[in-house]
Amino acid sequence: MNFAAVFHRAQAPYSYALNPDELILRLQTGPEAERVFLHWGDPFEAGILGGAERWQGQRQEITSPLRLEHCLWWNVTIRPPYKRCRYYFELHQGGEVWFYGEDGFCTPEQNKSEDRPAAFHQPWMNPADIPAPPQWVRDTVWYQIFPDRFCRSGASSCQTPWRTGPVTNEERFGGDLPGICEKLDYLAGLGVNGLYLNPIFAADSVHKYDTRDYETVDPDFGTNEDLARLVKSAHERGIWVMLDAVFNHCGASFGPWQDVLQKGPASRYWNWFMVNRWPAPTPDRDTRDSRYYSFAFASNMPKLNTNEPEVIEYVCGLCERWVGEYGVDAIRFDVGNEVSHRLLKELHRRLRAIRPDVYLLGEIWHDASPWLEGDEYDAVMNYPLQQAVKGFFANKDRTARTLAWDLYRCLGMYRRQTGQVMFNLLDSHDTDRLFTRAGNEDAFFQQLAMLFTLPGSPSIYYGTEIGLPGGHDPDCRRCMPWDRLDEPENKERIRQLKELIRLRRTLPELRESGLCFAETEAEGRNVCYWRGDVEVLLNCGETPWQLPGEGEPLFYRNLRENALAPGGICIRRITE
Ligand code: ARE
Repeated sequence: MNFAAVFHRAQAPYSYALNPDELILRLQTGPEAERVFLHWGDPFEAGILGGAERWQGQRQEITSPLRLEHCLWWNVTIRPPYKRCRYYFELHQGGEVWFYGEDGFCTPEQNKSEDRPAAFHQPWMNPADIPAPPQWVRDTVWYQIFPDRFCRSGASSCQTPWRTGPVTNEERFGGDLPGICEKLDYLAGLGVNGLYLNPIFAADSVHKYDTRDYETVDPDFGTNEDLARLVKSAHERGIWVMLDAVFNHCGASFGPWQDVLQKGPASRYWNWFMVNRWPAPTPDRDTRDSRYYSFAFASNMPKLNTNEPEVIEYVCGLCERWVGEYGVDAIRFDVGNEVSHRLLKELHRRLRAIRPDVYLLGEIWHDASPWLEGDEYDAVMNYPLQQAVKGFFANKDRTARTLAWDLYRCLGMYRRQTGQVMFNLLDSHDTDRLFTRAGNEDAFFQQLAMLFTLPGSPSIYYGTEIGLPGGHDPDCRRCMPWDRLDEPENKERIRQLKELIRLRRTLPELRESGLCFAETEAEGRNVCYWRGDVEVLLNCGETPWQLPGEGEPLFYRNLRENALAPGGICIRRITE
């Protein structure tokens, strides 16, 4: 037994309460493990604590959905009758049997003694401690809009010609909130039911991530009344609304920062920021020897001191107004990993008090476990998933099996209830556009098919429905070409995307079930995974793939006589 490859810890995501009744346990082993059993029982029942019948708790075999070159995950859900349990694992390999508990391994013989092994312990499944994200997110398909580039209403004062093609971050094209309102029926027609708006409050730049006034919609985008009207109209169409909150930093024109620039330490706002030496450099210079902290090294984005009680109170008050007065359903937190936990815990408590099902989403590009314990964010933007899918399609040397491992890693990072509301995206205003990255129509739609069939809440970036191209920021922020939607290839793209969205929103398997990858040949690139009895098959290889078994086709591209051509997609319900 390769002991170094065996791992479990009595905490998420290896041991956690899914709800007040069900405890999920996951054991990771090397690929050699053949069978695994779980011994578990109540810590206060005779037989689990000392005494001759010490290990007489229940014994049940547990399963593994995935066998990989170097790893196996064994998952089991148990229902401890008294909300607590102690447990250990029994591993079988090549005729050997080992017991694995909190203090390591022992043989069956050693197991009879008083002191081996120390079992893992879940002391009590307190409901207050169990992350319970808003359930409506599991049914939500998001549409992200960069407001300046989506739709310009007649009320806009902007005269810049609305054009297709590359843009810069400095150009303003006049997209506004009334323009978004005009397109709500279009969005509802696509089937999306969640709207994520990049920042809309007053700021000096076009992207608005350098906030000047957190309480006033930027005049470029309209008025506060326009925001209220947009939220109301979206709700009338069954569309949730998520705003983009920039609390890690503000813009150089933010009143309190201006006060600090003028008065220095004498300013009543001095502690709202993180000034190390005074006087500060001129605010329009990027400097790495910054005398105050900022977002990255952008000195026009001074960092707010989110440890400071006054800042925490200010931020909480803003969000309470957005949620309580405008009826905003969700908030995305920019640079979500640098805002203090103290602020986020207080904000979570206060927002849940006025809107129990508000969705709090962090922008965190890496493992976000510390923020996902149920008292801060409900989920994060799933950039690791985006990277995994991107890596597989971009690198021909990756196999379907490494994709499976990558996706299991991403989707297994957190509790199941968190995974069900992760914000799954393949591109955004911070990445190159999927259509450009994919390089061809088949790979583009294969990745969209994955986006809409993997666990989590999928999001598409505006223009994806017509394959809007673009490189990295700022080129990923081109104007929406409304005059090209009726072109045949765009109508066909919209038709197919609408079908994928319809499947995601109507098949309970895509909302409920877990994920299981098929065994594939070592170097193959034919992808096959299941969500309950919905099967997703992608031919990412070079030769036609004769589909195994039978199924009722739900969605397909390049399917011919039950064979998938390279680049083909088949989503079907397995019939045998
Ligand atoms: C733009 C250009 C810069 C240029 C700058 C000059 O992209 O190259 O130097 O302009 O003004 C906003 C604007 C950007 C702007 C930026 C700075 O949208 O257009 O930059 O402000 O002025 C990390 C952070 C993550 C952050 C990304 C961009 O962790 O939070 O970097 N994303 C948010 C927003 C952005 C926004 C800001 C933050 C600032 O979504 O749109 O930028 O408010 C790895 C790392 C990540 C890193 C990621 C991307 O994965 O792990 O931490 O994200 O790469 O770089």
